[in-house]
Amino acid sequence: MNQTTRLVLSLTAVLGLAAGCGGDNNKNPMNPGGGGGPADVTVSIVSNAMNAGANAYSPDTATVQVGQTIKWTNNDAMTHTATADAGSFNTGSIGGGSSSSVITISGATGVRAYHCSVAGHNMQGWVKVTP
Ligand SMILES: [Cu+2]
Repeated sequence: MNQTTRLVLSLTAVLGLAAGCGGDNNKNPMNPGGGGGPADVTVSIVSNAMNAGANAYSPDTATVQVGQTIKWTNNDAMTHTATADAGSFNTGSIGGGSSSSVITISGATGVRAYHCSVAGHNMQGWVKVTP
């Protein structure tokens, strides 16, 4: 499987997951709502994410190309964040049932680990950045 095929498959998986969780409420460009409009990839924060560790974000590893965008949708009742361990991105607080702004993933290729910055939350995810 070549790299493009792999990316298409992973994006398809992400989009299918988003649809399974109730879909993207911000698909209408005339009514972007509070979520900041569409993104290349959407990551779900799962229900009861606080203690979910490496399963708190779905997919646990989101794959994007340099310059593509990610939006985190919080499907839990509690507020969470997606905060890069090394500081390259930070959604800030995402209330329960809300979405983050659209975050552009720039810089080098590689894997960026991220976490939720709310005290006491055990939540870990990864963004894999491809050329
Ligand atoms: Cu959290």
